[in-house]
Amino acid sequence: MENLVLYEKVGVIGVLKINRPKAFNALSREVVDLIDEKLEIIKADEEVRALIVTSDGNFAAGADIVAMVELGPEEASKFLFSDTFNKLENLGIPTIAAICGYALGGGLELALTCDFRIASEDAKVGLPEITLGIMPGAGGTVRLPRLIGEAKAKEMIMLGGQIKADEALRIGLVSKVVPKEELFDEAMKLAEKLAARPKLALKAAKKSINNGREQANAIQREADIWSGLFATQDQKEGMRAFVDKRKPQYVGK
Ligand code: DAK
Repeated sequence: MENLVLYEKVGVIGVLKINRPKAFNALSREVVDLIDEKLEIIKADEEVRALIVTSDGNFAAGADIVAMVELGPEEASKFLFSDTFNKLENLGIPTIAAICGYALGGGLELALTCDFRIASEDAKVGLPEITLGIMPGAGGTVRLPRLIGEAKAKEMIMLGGQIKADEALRIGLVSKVVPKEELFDEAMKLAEKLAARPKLALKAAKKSINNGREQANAIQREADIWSGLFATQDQKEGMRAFVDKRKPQYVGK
C-alpha cells in the first residue's frame, strides 16, 4: 500500500512529507491520522530539534472533498482535524512549512499551524471553502486574521480566491519566496539555524508566544459553526458540484 505520509530524520531535523500526489495531497482522514502518529513519534524524540512539513508538487489541496460530501453535521463534527493541527502548533520545537504548488483549505490551515512558512515561486494559497458552500473549519478563521489582519483575511475567506507566492510574501503570510528547486534547502537552512539555538529557551519562547493567543475556544467554536453547515443544501451542492466537475447552483438553504 502507498505510504501516504513519510517521515525521516536528516541529522536532528525531522522532515514530514504528505505523499498523496494523485489527489494533489488532499488531506483524507487517513492522511491526518498518519500525520498525528508521526507527531507522536516526533514529540517523544528528544533528538529532533526542528521539523519541516512539506510535500512534493503540491503542498495540499485541502481536506478530501470526496470524503466530506455526504457528511451530516454530527459526522462532520467528528471529522476531527483540529486535534492534530493543534498538536503540530504546540510541538515543543520550531516548525517550518515548505510550501510548493497549491496550499488550499485544510492544506493552508496546516501550514498556518507552523511557526514559519517558506514558499516556492509556484505556490498558490487560499481558503476556497466558501466556493464549496462551507467555511474554513480547521483554524483558518482564527489563525489567518491574526497573521495577516482581519481585512485581508476576510477577503481571502469570504471571496475564496487564491493568491500567488509574491502576494503571500507581501501580506506576511509567508516569510520568504524562493525558486522551487531551492525550497527544501532553504527550509533546511532555517531549520538548522533554529536547531543551533538553545532548545529550552526556544521551547519557552514559542510557548509564551502561543500562550498569548488564547484561541482554544475560538478553534472549537469555529469547528462547531463549520459542522453546522453540513445541514445545508448548499454544502451538499457545493461539494457535489466539485466532484461532478460542474458549477454549483446555490439556493441559500
Ligand atoms: N479533495 C479531493 N480531491 C481533490 C482535492 C480535494 N481537496 N483537490 C484536488 N483533488 C483531486 C481532483 O478531484 C482530481 O482528481 P481526479 O479527477 O484526477 O481523480 C485531482 O486531484 C486533480 O485536481 P483537478 O483535476 O481539479 O486539477 P486542476 O489543476 O484543474 O485544479 C485545484 C487543481 C487544486 C485548483 C482543484 O483541484 C481544486 O480546486 N481543488 C479543491 C480545493 C479546495 O476547495 N480545497 C478546500 C477543501 S475543504 C475540519 C476538517 C477539514 C477542514 C475543515 C474543518 N474539521 C474537522 C472541523 C477542511 C476543509 C477543506 O479543506
